[in-house]
Amino acid sequence: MNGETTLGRFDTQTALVGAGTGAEMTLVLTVVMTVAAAVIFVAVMGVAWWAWRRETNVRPWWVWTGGVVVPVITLALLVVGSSLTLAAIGEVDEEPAVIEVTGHQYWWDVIHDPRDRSLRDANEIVLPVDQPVTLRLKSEDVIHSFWVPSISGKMDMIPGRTNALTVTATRIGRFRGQCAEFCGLSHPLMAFEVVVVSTENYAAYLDGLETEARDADTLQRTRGRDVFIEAGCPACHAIRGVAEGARIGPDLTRVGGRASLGAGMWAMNVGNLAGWIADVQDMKPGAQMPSYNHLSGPDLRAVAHYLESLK
Ligand code: HEC
Ligand SMILES: [Cu+2]
Repeated sequence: MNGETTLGRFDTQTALVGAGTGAEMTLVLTVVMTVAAAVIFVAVMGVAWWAWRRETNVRPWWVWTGGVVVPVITLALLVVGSSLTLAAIGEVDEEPAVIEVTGHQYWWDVIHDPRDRSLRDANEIVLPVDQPVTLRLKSEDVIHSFWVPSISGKMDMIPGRTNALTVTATRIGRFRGQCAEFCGLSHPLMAFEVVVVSTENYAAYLDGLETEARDADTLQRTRGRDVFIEAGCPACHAIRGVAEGARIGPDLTRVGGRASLGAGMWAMNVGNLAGWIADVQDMKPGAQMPSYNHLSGPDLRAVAHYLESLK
């Protein structure tokens, strides 16, 4: 989904910019712990220097207080602080919306409102700002890990179970996420984007998910749609209104509207689309899609132009 971009694209995968309540609380905790550690380090070094400079031995009182009492109290405070933060993350007042995200080698299937499984998208998760959302995290193959550093901490996606991560995005913008658990050859190429939008734009986005794909409105795009069907792409990909049902690869109904191609990896444009279709194994080694290097040049261009027009 384009528009509403307030931050740059590839500099947004950082835990130092808080854009969700979980990440903000973790950031505060990190700063408190780092400052506390720095103060303790300086104090210990000071005391060590003082003890070293003394002519006579220090009294045991110093050892007991500085070596046992103070560390026990300090560590206890930090443990309480981090436990309270952990407990507070994910606590929400209103009933959260539910989005189901399923990890696949090496892409993300996204279902907005799992009761209506047709509200489907891929490799891009749109979130409403300031509203709690529970992400139901699953996997279809191996263990992946869902991580958007600016929004929240990590959560594993484990085959055969559903993990819940409740997040509240607090800033409109675009934030990068990344699979954080080694999951195969192209694990480092398994990223995605989270787009945080206003409540009105979120409603518009959900409406858009219900509509069919844009019509092929030029000769080339019509040819591209035919190539898509003739080449057998619908065995794995769905385009709503054109070819439905297949779930082995990402839903392509709005593929041209995503900011990136190949799960957060390349800019979305006709050139990259054509390169992907002709030689996906070069752009993403091990991807569960064959390279279509037998397509003629005009057919390849046509299908790339057609997919790019789907917004
Ligand atoms: C055997 C199943 C399969 C077939 C057949 C297949 N694909 Fe794919 N396709 C995939 C998978 C799996 C992915 C996700 C790859 C990844 O990112 O790891 C994918 C990804 C894509 C993407 C990127 C989507 C995105 O969100 O970035 C495009 C575009 C695409 N395929 C187009 C095609 C076209 C066009 C054809 C037919 C010429 C085709 N595919 C045939 C399985 C398939
Ligand atoms: Cu992964």
